[in-house]
This record gives sequence, structure tokens and C-alpha cells, in this order.
Amino acid sequence: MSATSTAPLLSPTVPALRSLPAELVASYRERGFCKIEGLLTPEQCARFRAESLRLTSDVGKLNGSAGYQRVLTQRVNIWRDSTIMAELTLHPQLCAWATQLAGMPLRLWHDHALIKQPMNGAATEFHQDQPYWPHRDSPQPISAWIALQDVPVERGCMSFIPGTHHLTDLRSSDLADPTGLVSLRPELAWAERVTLPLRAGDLTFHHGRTAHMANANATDQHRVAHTVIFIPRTTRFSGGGHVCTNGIGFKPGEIIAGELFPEV
Ligand SMILES: O=C(O)CCC(=O)C(=O)O
Repeated sequence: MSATSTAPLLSPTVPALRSLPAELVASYRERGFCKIEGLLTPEQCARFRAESLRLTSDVGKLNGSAGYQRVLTQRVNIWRDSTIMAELTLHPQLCAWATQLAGMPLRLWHDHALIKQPMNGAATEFHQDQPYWPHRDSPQPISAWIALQDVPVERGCMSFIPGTHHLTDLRSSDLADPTGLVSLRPELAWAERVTLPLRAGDLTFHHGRTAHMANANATDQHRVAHTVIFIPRTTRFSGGGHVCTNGIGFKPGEIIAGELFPEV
């Protein structure tokens, strides 16, 4: 740069990215989850919440078994249908934190709106995420779960079982079945559980193998969460079926890549 040139000014509306403290990263790697406060302002939450509810208002009529619909109203890859939700899914600070925690370059796997209807009466039972996915060579998948309104325990916040991301041999369990994960590993019935209520705009990150659940929503308001799932750029297609890869034509062993799975 010449002595007379000026450095470009950062737009005042784009805050500089913040790094996470080393202790928090170490704790995430050891326990498989962490909580971070203050990703979004109340105004941003209100905008994303309204868009999420708008785009999920007819989802219940479209898909899912009755049992599953009671647990969650979900819309996968909402970022592809809404530039507003894409702003959240590809939020630079969110992507930077995910990359720092995973410790490797990532791409988007998918996002979803995850809504619990008022008084839905059904918890999302303990499960690991990775067994549902058609992936291999994917050592550090990481999910962000962002609260778009206050989520106290009684509105369906998340709980995690520390250290379960080290369990690599489990199969998928039914997230409407309270005995599902425990039937695979009975000792998990006695494991420590960490429950993390969140204020609007706060989030948790969890490893794709960390066992987690969310309580039923016992309030008269929707519980609106937005989740974003990132996978290492090394992740290969295993050949299994999944709504995000069905029909794309990946061959088993091929790296999952392309504009539907952007690098972040
Ligand atoms: O929001 C929920 O009820 C469950 C979320 C979940 O299982 C996940 O984000 O992986």
C-alpha cells in the first residue's frame, strides 16, 4: 500500500467479528456444546421470528408424521426461500464462531426453522444428529441453535449430555421416543444433563454427536428457534438417503459441495 492511500473504512453497521475466548473453545471440545450470548439484537430477533413464523404457517399440513408434528414444526433449508433467513444462516459472526469451535474449514449442510407450537405437550427427546446424516469423513459437524425469543425451560430450551460427542457407534434414535437413545446406551439415563435456557438472540452450539433434547413448550407462545448446521469441507456422501441430498446425484465417496452447500 502506498504511503498516501487510505485503508478502507468498515461500515459502521457491520461490527468487527469477535473471537471466542480460548477457555470456551476448550470447553466446547471437551464437553461437546457451549452457550454464547448476544448474537442478535431484540429488533433482529423480531424480524427473523416474524419471517420464520410466516414461512412455517402451513408446514403442519404439508409433511411429517402426526407424532413428529406434535414435537416440532420444521422447515428445512429456509435460507433458500427467504433472503431474510439467509442473512441469519450465513451471518458472518455465526459462521466465524462455528469455524473457530470446529477448528477446521466448514460449509453449510442445512438450516431449519424449528418451532414448537404453544402448549405442544411433546419434548424433542434425546438423540445425536450425525447418525441421521449421509456423511463420512466428517469429524467436526457443528450445529447452532439460535433463540428468536426468550426460551426458558418451560418454553422448550435445549439440554445436553456432556462428552457424548465421543460416542461414535450409535445409530439414529426416534426423537419422539423418550426411551430411544437410552435403549441404545442404558447408562446415559444416569448421565449429567446440562439445561441451557436462552434469552432472545443467544445461542448454543453443539457437536453433531452430542446427545441433546428440548423440553415441551408449556407456554402460550410459539417457541421459535433457528438452527444452522455446518459440516467440515472434507465431508463425503455416504450414499444414504436424506432430504438434503436426495435427487442431487452425489456418488458415494464424493465430497458434498456446490452452491446448495456453500463454504462459510
Ligand atoms: O429444537 C428442538 O426441539 C430440537 C433441536 C435439535 O434437535 C437440534 O437442533 O439438533
